[in-house]
Amino acid sequence: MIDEKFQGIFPALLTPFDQNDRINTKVLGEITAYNVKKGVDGFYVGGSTAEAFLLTEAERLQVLEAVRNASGDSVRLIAHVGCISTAQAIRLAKRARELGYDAISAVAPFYYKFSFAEIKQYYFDIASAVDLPVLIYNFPAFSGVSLTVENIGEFLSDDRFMGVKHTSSDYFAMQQFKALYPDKLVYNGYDEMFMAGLAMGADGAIGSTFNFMAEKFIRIRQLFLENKLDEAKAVQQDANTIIRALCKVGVMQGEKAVLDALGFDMGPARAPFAPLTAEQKKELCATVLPLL
Ligand code: MN9
Repeated sequence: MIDEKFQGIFPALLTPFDQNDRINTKVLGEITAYNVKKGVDGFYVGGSTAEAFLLTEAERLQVLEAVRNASGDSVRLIAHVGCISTAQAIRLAKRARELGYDAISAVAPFYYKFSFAEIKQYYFDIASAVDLPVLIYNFPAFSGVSLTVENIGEFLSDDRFMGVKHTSSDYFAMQQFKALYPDKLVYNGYDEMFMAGLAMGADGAIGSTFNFMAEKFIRIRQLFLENKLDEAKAVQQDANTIIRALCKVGVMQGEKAVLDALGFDMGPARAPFAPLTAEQKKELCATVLPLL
């Protein structure tokens, strides 16, 4: 049986930084509470959008703690613990368990060209180390690790793995996950293709743009489930006009600038990401704000 409590819309939370480049846990708590109020189903914490690979291990823990403290008990929390080191991923996973997270997720170990046997061992080592369901994070464009449907099937056929977050435009693969493993969860990863994901069987979505426009994706899903496809398409269209503007300046930097304009002091993304210019922010907000 599919675990219904994990279905729906999950913002992949951003990490705000203060003027001294420290994590701003206060603002992180604020964007968490803001999204709980909008009716999101849960959060994906400490992933790519959170700049996980630009944070120290202590900072990644700080992020997990801050969101846990601010989220309350009505939403599901998925902790991203992926690292290129198995031992480090296990340390984060154990801490997520202690903090009361509902599930863990991990990107495949990257940079070194690990064999599939090694990648498989990494996932099973993490899954065996903590008593929490594991969500595979499939993001070939960023990780450089391409896993086949058969590879991912080796995880989905095991009870410890709850599903896959599929950040890829291979919607044939997404449909195959659902067809072969109907009891497992499939999350859409590219927000701009959410409707395509729903059509191919996604149970929900994890996305970075949900930090500030979760309501659009809650709406798209609701309209899709009511079979009001034209209306759903219109909302996806607005979201995509926004995403196009974000892509032009850098997605995370752009999302932070939008949240700044909405009153959340996000700070810039961490170097080597470059800060946006005043001109870029102005142009971005001129496109985005009227569509919110
Ligand atoms: O998790 C996100 N990926 C990253 C998924 O940010 C790296 C997406 O939400 C994209 O940011 C978004 C824009 O391309 O779809």
